[in-house]
Amino acid sequence: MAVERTLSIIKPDATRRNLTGKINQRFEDAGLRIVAQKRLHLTTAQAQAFYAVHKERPFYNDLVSFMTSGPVVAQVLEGENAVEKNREVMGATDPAKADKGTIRADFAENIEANSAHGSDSSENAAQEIRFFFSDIEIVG
Ligand code: IDP
Ligand code: MG
Repeated sequence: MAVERTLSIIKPDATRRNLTGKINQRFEDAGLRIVAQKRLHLTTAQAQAFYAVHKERPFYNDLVSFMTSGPVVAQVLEGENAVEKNREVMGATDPAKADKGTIRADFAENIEANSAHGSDSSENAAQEIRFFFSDIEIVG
């Protein structure tokens, strides 16, 4: 499996509880390298655009409100099989169903405020990385 990159977002519920360092430790312990990182407060338009794929889902408006409720930390993670590896480290969307020892099992507040976002395919990863970062900001 080749080295690849994925887009991660530490969500507002986690930044509010000062969990950025603890979550980053999980990535690094799993062999993922943080090759770009920035803290930002998304506008409504930005959150709507980022989650456009979910715009028909019943939770879309709530999700946009949540993602704009405080700062997030957007990051690019690099490593072997990074997309899948990051999904494993995060755990299932619903923390009640997430495996023990995953970020969401240990830190998420609920299915919406679930502490972390991770791209779900390498195609989406490339697009999501481009949404937040220019090439010059990614240092492998
Ligand atoms: P993922 O983040 O595990 O890839 P998605 O299905 O892509 O999960 O959903 C995107 C985000 O939307 C989730 O991380 C979560 O914050 C929110 N979400 C997903 N399903 C629900 C739900 O049933 N109720 C409320 N929020 C949800
Ligand atoms: Mg998803």
